[in-house]
Amino acid sequence: MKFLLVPLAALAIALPAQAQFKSPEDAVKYRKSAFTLMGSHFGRLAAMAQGKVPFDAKLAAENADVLAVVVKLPYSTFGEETATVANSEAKPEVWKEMPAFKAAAEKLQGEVAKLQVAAKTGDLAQLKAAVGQTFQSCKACHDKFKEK
Ligand code: ASC
Repeated sequence: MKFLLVPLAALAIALPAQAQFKSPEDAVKYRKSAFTLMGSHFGRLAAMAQGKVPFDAKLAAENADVLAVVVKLPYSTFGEETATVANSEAKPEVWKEMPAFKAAAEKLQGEVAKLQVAAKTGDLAQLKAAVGQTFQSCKACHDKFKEK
């Protein structure tokens, strides 16, 4: 039995945040939840970057750490079977242009990794710059792949 554990562990590492769902509707619910969390934690960082709330370096670092985890969650859930689920805001372009969609997701994940580093510096200027880059990455993907 033990020999099976090694390949399974390798699979878990190769597919971070790969989750199992009972139905396509459940997969959509899961990814919408993940996007809600992303918006919430990024929103707190954006508010600090824009001076809408006071800059708090510790809070910024905490939010960036959470964001860095949740940004890994939604993108493995866009299987073909979820393309026609009602109340999904994903455009058909997600499936028609899957390589571009994946590239956009990876771009965002890269920006969030940089944002996480910037937030740890405690330097508001660095946070602002990284929030700006991350925002552009969110927006680029929404413009192309998300219903308004
Ligand atoms: C945010 C947020 C988003 C993006 C998006 C960019 O702050 O919650 O979903 O930026 O508005 O277009």
